Amino acid sequence: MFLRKSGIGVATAALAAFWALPAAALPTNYETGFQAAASPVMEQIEDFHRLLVWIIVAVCLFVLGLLVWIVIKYRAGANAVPSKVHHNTLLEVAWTLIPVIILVFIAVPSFRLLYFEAAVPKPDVTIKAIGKQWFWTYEYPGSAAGFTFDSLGLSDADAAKANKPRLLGTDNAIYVPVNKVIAVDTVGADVIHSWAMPQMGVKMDAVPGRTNHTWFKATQTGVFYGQCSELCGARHAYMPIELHVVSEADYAAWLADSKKKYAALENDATRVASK
Ligand SMILES: [Cu+2]
Repeated sequence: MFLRKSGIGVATAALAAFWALPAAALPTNYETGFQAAASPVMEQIEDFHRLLVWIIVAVCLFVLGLLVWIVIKYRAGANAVPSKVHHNTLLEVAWTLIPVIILVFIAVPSFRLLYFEAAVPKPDVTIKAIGKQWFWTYEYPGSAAGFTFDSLGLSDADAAKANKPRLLGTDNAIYVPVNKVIAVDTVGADVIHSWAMPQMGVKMDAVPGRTNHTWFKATQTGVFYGQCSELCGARHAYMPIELHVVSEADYAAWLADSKKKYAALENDATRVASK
């Protein structure tokens, strides 16, 4: 009885967490839903997800209802002599057509979303994210004078010192302006990595020898975190992404500072190699 009760309790809590719209910009313990959307793509992913959940709930309840009805009505005790009826054209057409209609109903918004994600609008800022074992290198070729820098995950001690979340904070964060289209070109320098930023609805493989394109438009300022999302070797879990979304003015200031700060790396071999 205790077990059953606690099971229901956990399920209720999970359901509550699932429907609640989290406001935090960080994953929280025991979170089961998405992190709060911060880009139009992620908002649409959430909407599509919600639509699918309702369809799944309806299908599950319908099938469960049928099962319960058959188990009770046609049990041996109440139905000693089973009927030998087979084939029912109307029923067979219906149980083929209805699932097809449901799938078409799902396919339309699914493809619309796929195209919305895939077609990169005219970018205001273009970033190149180069996945390496095991950190990210960024190029800001969109600025007048481009610069390159490495972004490494922090050790637990350094993260605590910098007041950054464990396994998510980096030594050099990337900065982008708010409400601007940011194009991200991803490429792998050694093996396949994946540049993923959940709250922006972005997950794009970084493949050696080819450049993939994705985009996001952050609708609010703040600090957002992502991780490499393609198993890329021993320290795959230690190459996080730290993204600061700031105002236009703050972005201009960061850009000016960074140009000086990372100037020494301008002729870095990695930059030449990635061209
Ligand atoms: Cu990786």
